[in-house]
Amino acid sequence: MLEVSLHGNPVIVRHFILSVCDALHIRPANPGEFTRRAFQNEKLDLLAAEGVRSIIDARSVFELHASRKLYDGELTRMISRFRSALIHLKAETEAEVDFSTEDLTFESREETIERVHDLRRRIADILERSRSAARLSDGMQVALSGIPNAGKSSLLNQILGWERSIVSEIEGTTRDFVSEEIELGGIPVRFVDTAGLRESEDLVEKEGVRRSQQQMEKSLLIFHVCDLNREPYPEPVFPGRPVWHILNKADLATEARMKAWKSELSMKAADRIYPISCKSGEGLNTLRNALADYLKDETESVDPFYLEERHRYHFQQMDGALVRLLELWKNDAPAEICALELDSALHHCGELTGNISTEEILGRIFSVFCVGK
Ligand SMILES: Nc1nc2c(ncn2[C@@H]2O[C@H](COP(=O)(O)OP(=O)(O)OP(=O)(O)O)[C@@H](O)[C@H]2O)c(=O)[nH]1
Ligand SMILES: [Mg+2]
Repeated sequence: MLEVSLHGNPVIVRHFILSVCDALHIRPANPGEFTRRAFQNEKLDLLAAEGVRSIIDARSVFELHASRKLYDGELTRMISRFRSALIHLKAETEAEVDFSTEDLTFESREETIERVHDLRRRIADILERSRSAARLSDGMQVALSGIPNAGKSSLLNQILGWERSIVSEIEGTTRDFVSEEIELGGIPVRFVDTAGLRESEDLVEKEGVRRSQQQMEKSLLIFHVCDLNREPYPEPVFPGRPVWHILNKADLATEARMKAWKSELSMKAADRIYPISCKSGEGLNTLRNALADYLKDETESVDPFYLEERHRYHFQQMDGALVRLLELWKNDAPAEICALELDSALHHCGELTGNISTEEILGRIFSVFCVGK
C-alpha cells in the first residue's frame, strides 16, 4: 500500500491519478468494488453488503440504527429461520410423495397449515416494520401554518438557527412553501414554512395556499402559529392531524389576551398549547424539547427495519407462494404440485441472501455504492 499526500486542488489530484494509472497499468476501483469482493469471497452476505450502503446513506442516528440491523445480520438470521421452516415443509411434502402408498402417519395437515400461517404472519410483520421505517424517515414532517403575519417564518428561522425564510411585516410574505430538515434528538425532521392561510384573489397567493394545504396533509404534526398581538380569531380548518397551537408574540401579549386565546382554541385530544416569542426567545426551548420527546415516542412505538425495494419484492413473492400452497392443500392437490410452490418460496429466500443471484442483479446492487467502498 502506498499513501500519497497532495495539494487539495482536485485538478492536481485527478491528473496524478491518471498519470499513476497510466504508468503502472492499474485502474481506479469501481463503485462498491471492495464490498463486492467481500461478498464474493464470502466475508459478507448480500444483505450485509446492502447494509454497508444504508449505513453510508443514513441521514440520522435513527436511520443508522435501523440500517445496522441489516449489517449485523438480524435479517439474515430471520431469513435462515424461514429457510429451515420451508425446507422442513418441503421434506415432509416429498416424504408424502415417496411414501404415499405406504401407511405412514405424517404430521397432521392442521399442524402444517398452522406452520404456514405462522410464516405468513412473520413475513407480514417484517413488511409492516419496514413500512413504519419508511414512513418515519420520509414522513417526519411538521408544517408551520396559520394566518399571514403570525410569525411562521420567524419560527422556522428560530428553529433552524439561521435566516432561511424571509420575514417581514407585510402580510403574504411567504408565498411558496419553504422547507428544511434538521436533526432533533437523533431523528431527522423536516419543517415546512407555508404561505399564510387567507382568502385571496391573487392567483399566485392562491396557489401558495393550495400547496400549503398539501404540505399539511403530508405532515405528522401541524404547528398552528397564532398571533397573540391580535384578538382571538377563528382558527383555520386543519386536516386530521394533531395540532400544536403556538401562541406567538408572547412579548406583546397581556395575561388577559393570553387567557382569551387559550379559551378560544378548540382542543382535540392530541392537541397542545405552547406560548412563545420569536423576538425574545421565550418558550422556544420548551417547544423544541417537547417536539424532540414527541418524535422519540413516535419512533420508539415501532421497531423499524429498513428493507430495500428488492427485499420487499422477494418477501411478497414468498408470501404469494405460501398463499397458493394453502389453496392447493385446501383442494387436496397432489403433493408434487404443492412442492413446486415451496420451491418457489425457497428460491426467493435464496435471492434475498444472495445464495442465488444473477450477475445482472449483483451489478445493479453494487453500482449504486460510492467509489472506494
Ligand atoms: N413582537 C414580535 N414580533 C414578531 C414575533 N414573531 C414575528 N414577529 C414579527 O411579525 C411579522 C411577521 O412575521 P413573519 O415571520 O414574516 O410572519 P409569517 O407568518 O411568516 O407571515 P406570512 O409569510 O406573510 O404568512 C414580522 O414583522 C416579524 O418581525 C414575536 O415573537 N414578537
Ligand atoms: Mg412567512
